[in-house]
Amino acid sequence: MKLGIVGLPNVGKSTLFNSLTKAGAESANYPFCTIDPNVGVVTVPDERLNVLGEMYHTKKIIPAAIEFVDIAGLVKGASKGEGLGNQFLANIREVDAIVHVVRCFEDSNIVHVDGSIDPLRDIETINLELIFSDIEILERRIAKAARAARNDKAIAKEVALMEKIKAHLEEGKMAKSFEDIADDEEAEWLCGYNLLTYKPVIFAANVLEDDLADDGAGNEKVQAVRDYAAREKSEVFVVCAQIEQEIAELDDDEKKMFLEDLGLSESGLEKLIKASYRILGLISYLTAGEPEVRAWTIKEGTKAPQAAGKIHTDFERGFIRAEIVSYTDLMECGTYAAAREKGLVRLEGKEYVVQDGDIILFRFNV
Ligand SMILES: Nc1nc2c(ncn2[C@@H]2O[C@H](COP(=O)(O)OP(=O)(O)O)[C@@H](O)[C@H]2O)c(=O)[nH]1
Ligand SMILES: [Mg+2]
Repeated sequence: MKLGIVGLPNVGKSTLFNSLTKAGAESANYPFCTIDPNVGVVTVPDERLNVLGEMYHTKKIIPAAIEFVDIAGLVKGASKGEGLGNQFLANIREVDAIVHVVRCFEDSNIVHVDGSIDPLRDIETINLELIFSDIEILERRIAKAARAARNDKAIAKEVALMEKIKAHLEEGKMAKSFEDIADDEEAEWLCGYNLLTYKPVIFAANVLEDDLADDGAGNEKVQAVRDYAAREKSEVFVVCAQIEQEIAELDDDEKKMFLEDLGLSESGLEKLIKASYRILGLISYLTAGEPEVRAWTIKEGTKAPQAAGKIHTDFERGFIRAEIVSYTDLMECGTYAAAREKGLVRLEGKEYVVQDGDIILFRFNV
């Protein structure tokens, strides 16, 4: 999973990015590292992995991972190629979801590009750039398809759809809110355009330390972002990027105490990871053994063979069946053998929908 961090300059994107990747990089043994200064990998905290690791005397624990990209350079006019904006917009096109940082904190030492703190105005500014960029994408596609559309009904249908989406965007609306979809084919097309304004968004309301304890309830700017996000069916999480950076320096015990002092039960990183799993409809299944205990991220509703395909395409192609015990059942029984005796290790076939916390052994033949 890949998340892109966007927002106006000086809202706290890089501070957040640095704290996330620092906290994440140290937490585990992960085969990725920081790829370049703007791309970082964060592991997904999952207590179940440690418990399984002990049970199996595991040599290696591999948590699920999220890749973050710090996308700078989004300013008014970015879509018109001012500055490096357009290139940065291209970076966002590959992400699964957008983390949109909005400044809700006052600090006279830190300049705001538009002179005052107004998160809704800032959101509109960024959204407009994303919308312009999407319009351009559609225009290019329409121009390319126009000639073929004259002799091909399917292409003509698609061009008509693109025209409708474009008109929707030209009203200043996001592709996400486009509802005039006739059938599955059209839904698939819309999905395939990779439009920026079609991607799920999580707003990170960057606040002062004082606003953390009540989760921003006393800050009317945060409330404004919440109302906006609710209308858009987006998620919001309240964070103080500066504090997050301090937390990232601490070890686990210190971190817990520090959070308790602030009246918090989890760090911004944990909140963000949960929000992204929710908004993308993701769950984790697990594989466990002595060599390695590992979490695999899949979309809710994924069937066993496709889940197996996450590990290796051979597992999907040659899928025979899956041997599954749920994490809770395994914990209640204490050992795999005991779970098997109680009939809690199930054999599931191609139609089985994988659940969060399923511990799976795939049988395959290629
Ligand atoms: N007071 C305060 N300052 C912050 C916070 N987050 C970032 N800053 C400061 O705001 C400035 C811009 O932050 P930066 O992360 O570089 O913003 P970017 O341009 O969005 O990447 C820096 O001086 C940060 O130290 C915050 O939560 N509180
Ligand atoms: Mg930056």
